[in-house]
Amino acid sequence: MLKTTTLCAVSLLALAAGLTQARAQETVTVYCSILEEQCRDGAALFEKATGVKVQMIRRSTGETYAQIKAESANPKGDVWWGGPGDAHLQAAEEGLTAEYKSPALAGLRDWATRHAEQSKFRTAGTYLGVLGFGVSEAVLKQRNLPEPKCWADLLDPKFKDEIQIADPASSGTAYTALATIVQLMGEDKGYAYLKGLHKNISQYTKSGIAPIKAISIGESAVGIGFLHDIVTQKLAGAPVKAIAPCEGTGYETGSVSLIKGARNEANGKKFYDWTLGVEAQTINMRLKIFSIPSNPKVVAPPEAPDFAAVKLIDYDTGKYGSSTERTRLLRKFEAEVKSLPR
Ligand code: S7P
Repeated sequence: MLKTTTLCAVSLLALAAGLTQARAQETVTVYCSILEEQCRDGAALFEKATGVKVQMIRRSTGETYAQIKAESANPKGDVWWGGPGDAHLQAAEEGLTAEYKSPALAGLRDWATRHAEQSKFRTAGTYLGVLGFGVSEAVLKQRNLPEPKCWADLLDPKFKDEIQIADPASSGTAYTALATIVQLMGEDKGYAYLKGLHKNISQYTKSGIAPIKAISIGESAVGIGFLHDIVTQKLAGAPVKAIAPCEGTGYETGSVSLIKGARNEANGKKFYDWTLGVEAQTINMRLKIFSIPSNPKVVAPPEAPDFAAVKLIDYDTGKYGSSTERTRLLRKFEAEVKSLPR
């Protein structure tokens, strides 16, 4: 009798272990640094296409990098989807992400495969986005403010408390802005500019999209962010205008990386491949988020911002995505800019 009970208990335990394993094989944990709505659509579509259950966690780019680093001894995420490439490159250099040569790489635009090569195949490019700023036309009119056209215009004391930008430590968008200013003006003049700009900042938000949402609801006159995100708000009816600064500007290489030591590595790779394909990259077109897709089979419509007309710098992701440089610039920003009184 005792023997039979023990045998039953053992079989039940084995069955439970088997079920747990089977379930573990059918999930993937995605750290998502694009916008909430893109992450949500991505999870639903991937689940439908593969049957793999997605656990999606949305956090800003710098925050996700910090989380992956903090969890490196016991990784909890499988894939990191989206967000500007600098932090992905830093994670790659620090061995936080795994080498993976996705079969989908061969079909991508050159800049996306170059990005993968640069990281020794620890990340890949999924989209390009051009940095700039947006204005609320309603707020400018209401407060009788001139329309800024250049980075330099944002230093005008008339814009005191009228500008929002995210914190570059948490946000990939704001780090793109920091690195852009340093590349455009040189480090000394760049930090002097950021100190001047600081006087006009009403708040440093956690996420890069927050300043754009703020201008679209008339909460701020100017928001620094990606041009395509401003166009999305405009197409949704907000009285905003996207401005490509006259001096020139930088851009992001939106990225995807496989987390080293991923618990669900096979499903992580499946998700990674999927992000480089047509279904995943069409999500943006449906949501009218017109960054430039890395898959050439996905074509942006005519309402998309005309990036060819923008004066772009030759953004040095190798340098600004290196561990020493990104860490140094962020510390310097915290110590010499953000801590200043306004
Ligand atoms: O795809 C839209 C987009 O804006 O989402 C990403 C996101 O804003 C980055 O967030 P944080 O700045 O909060 O890190 C961008 O990479 C992308 O252009």
